[in-house]
Amino acid sequence: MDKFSFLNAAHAQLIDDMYEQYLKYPDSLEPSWKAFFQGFDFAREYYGDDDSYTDASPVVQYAQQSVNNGQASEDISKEFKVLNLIEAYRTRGHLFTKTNPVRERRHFVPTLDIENFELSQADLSKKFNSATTTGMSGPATLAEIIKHLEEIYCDSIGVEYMHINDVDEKQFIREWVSVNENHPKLSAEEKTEILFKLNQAVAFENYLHTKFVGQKRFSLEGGESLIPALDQLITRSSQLGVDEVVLGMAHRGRLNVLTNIFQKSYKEIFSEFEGKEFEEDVFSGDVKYHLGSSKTITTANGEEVIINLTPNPSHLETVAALVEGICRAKVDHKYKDYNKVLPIIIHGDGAIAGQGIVYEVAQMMTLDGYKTGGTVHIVVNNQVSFTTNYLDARSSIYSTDIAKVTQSPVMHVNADDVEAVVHAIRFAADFRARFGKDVYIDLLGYRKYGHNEGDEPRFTQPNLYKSISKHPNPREIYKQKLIQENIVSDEVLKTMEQDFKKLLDENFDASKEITRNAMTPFMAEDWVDFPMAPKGSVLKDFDTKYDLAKLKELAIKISTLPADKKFLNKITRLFDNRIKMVDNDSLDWAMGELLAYATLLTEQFGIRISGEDVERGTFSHRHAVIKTEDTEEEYTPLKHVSDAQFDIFNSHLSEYAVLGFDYGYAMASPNTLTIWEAQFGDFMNGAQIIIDQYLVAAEEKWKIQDGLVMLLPHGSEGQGAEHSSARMERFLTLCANDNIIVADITSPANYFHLLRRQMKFNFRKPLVVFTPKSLLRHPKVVSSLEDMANGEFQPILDDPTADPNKVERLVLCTGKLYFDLLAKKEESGDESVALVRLEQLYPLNFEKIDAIFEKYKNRKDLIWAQEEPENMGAWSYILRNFRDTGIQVISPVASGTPAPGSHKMFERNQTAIINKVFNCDDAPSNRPVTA
Ligand SMILES: Cc1ncc(C[n+]2csc(CCOP(=O)(O)OP(=O)(O)O)c2C)c(N)n1
Ligand SMILES: [Mg+2]
Repeated sequence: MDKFSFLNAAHAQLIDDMYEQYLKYPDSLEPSWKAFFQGFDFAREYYGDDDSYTDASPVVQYAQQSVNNGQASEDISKEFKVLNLIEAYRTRGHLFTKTNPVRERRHFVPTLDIENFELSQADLSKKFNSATTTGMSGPATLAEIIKHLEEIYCDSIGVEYMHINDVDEKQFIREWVSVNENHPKLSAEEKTEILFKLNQAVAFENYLHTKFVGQKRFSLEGGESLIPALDQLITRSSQLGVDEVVLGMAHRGRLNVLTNIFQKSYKEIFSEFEGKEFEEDVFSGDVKYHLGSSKTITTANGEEVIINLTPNPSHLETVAALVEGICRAKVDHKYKDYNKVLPIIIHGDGAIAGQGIVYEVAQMMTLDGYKTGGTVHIVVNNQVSFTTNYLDARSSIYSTDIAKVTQSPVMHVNADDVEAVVHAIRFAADFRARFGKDVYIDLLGYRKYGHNEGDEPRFTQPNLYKSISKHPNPREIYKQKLIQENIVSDEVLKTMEQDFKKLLDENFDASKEITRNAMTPFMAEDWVDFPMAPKGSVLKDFDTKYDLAKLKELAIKISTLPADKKFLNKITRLFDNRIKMVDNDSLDWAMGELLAYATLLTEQFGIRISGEDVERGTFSHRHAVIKTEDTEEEYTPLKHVSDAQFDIFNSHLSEYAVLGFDYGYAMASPNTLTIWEAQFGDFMNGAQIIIDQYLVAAEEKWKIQDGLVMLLPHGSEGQGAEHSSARMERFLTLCANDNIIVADITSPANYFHLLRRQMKFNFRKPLVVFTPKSLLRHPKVVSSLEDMANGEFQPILDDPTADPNKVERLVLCTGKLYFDLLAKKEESGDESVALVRLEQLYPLNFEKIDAIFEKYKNRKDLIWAQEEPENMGAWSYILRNFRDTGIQVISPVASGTPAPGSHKMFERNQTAIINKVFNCDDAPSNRPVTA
């Protein structure tokens, strides 16, 4: 072990500083230190510097040696012990705070008792220079030092920051908490304002409790100081330059936040308790504690701030990913500055500790494609998760231990001490503004009632609830404090409470007049140009054409490498080949896609593509970002076609959070084509919650539009059970009321038009595309520039060669199987079969489908053919939509896995399906086949 290992940075700094002081003013030091430095000077003169051990300064090395050899005076040895004690307060002080309002804290050892640092009671009155390292102005007695440290580290705020490696951040925090011993200095006006907000929070809950007895409201009681905290966070942040706030939170206290922060009128909330229908019948709406809101408010210091509360499903922590995406979109497209937009996420103690997406979102903090300049996390820590005690809810000491992943500071604060809460929240705003990193506030309170107000908490926590029932609410506690301080009089307080009660009463009466509840708009201002689409809008024609000559120019431009950079030969060949495709007017899938982006960029739409390995593309087809051979300098051709923003980011290995992020991004940027691509389609199941709760449901629940595109590689190619299916059946089950568009595309031109149409719509809908793997390089999967320039999106592709008079069997299919069937048709010359592809599976264009049925009216059979097992793929959906047509299926038999594990078996299955379609086997019926 390094001989100097006990010397930490604080020790070394102190010694260096004191030596400097000694050199200037030798008599200003304690005699023992003066003698010590004299000894050092003497030794140095005779023996020279000994720098053989560490890079510590000579005086620090000398100090260490003296202590090691037992040569240092007792006073100086003690000085080091005091330094160790100070260090212990910084690292472990948060374990010994008074932060729990309703119960004893767990007992942690070793404690900060001085005996554990080889100091004794007799030392309490001795003076130590180490005091100066804690922000004290000069040497102080050990008793004074401890009192000072207790105030900073062990009062109502526990400061957890020594896990941070960055020296500047640590120093910033140390200095910040040293000011006024980490206690707020508030003016009488500020105090009154805090009490006012606290009164609103407490009185509002009380009112609901008496007026809507037993109704679910997920009361904030026990954590009401969240309201002054949020108020202060917004005010402080606006002073630091924030223009817009995006907040994500779950059920607890949401009604309180909606009214007392978002200024939703009390009467609206009261009316929602009556469970009335929503104004517009087309929206099914949602429960009141999930609704979002956007508002421009004026803070106490007169600054305007836009605040947004993101609509939230029941699934805890999901909204965090969206909040980050929304903020990032606002930075990218509105503010161009991370300091202008503040993400705030409010967590429950159970959810933050238990939900995996918390980690996935935390990991975004510094990633190029996902960072937002730091998030303020507030945990409304009521020490219980539904009925589960905190000891069963996590293995970590704190629910906030995720903070350590991003080296973020945490302030644990007693929610009963509202001034401390305000102080901690100001720290959060300052730290975030200074370092652009996440910061956590652990608001330690309690939950007055059960999980909801109908629940009996004594079933599960009888003891705790005994003490909670006797506990005064935070307003009472603060009121008493301010009365004692002569800040407010009883009189003023009474008026404040009565006025507010009167306001609530008036609103209560007014709420009776409301017949139907309004849907609170969320970010409506960003969406003024996009009225909600009436049903059937997707089936209308949208012009996705593009000038042919310009398209060709663009195709060459994005396929030409800069002459002054050297790329791998393989890349050069690949790009040469793209030029050849243009020359031969035969463009592949990648070109169709890249040209859709290029054309949209020239029309001033932004593009954002994100997902695992999207820059190159999992199947090495895209190469949207290429690197020079020697320096790995990046070149992104699409960044050079216009000044519109083109972004493509490889994401971290997360689906749930990244899909949520991109969904949020699209929600806040209607003029940016936002795309999330799954590595293989099946991995979207890790993000199923985003799909179920937002993608397919947000328009109905919250009147929210979102144009996110999901690209999901799909298709059985003999690669085993995984990676073959993007679970088409699930998406098709979720389709209703034009909520999403589902497509399975087989031609580059159709893909080109599909992507362009997404931005040409005068509304926004999520688009789910099943994309190819082997078809990326299939010789028949090519299109001409003409098809792109002057074509249009084809929801259904008719058989190009079939003669309706000869067709006996009309086969509908989708995706890759078409090309397998086509090969058989060409090989066999069978003209009795027509192969028709459904390219848009939802919404189905029945007008066009009926025309096809009419065209092949001589048919004897109508078949749906699919390579997915009978219980998967589109079959159930097709059956539901074509139930009157007598349609039959040809598919593999039902199975628990989407595809067989063995390539041989896959081939046998595929051949069996194909033979069945062409009646080339002996099986008697059109039942699903097993090979
Ligand atoms: C993903 C998910 N799992 C389970 C639930 C059911 N649930 C709702 S609230 C709750 C407890 C939440 O505890 P905590 O995060 O501490 O918040 P609190 O209600 O205590 O404020 C649970 C388990 C849910 N809503 N979402
Ligand atoms: Mg809780």
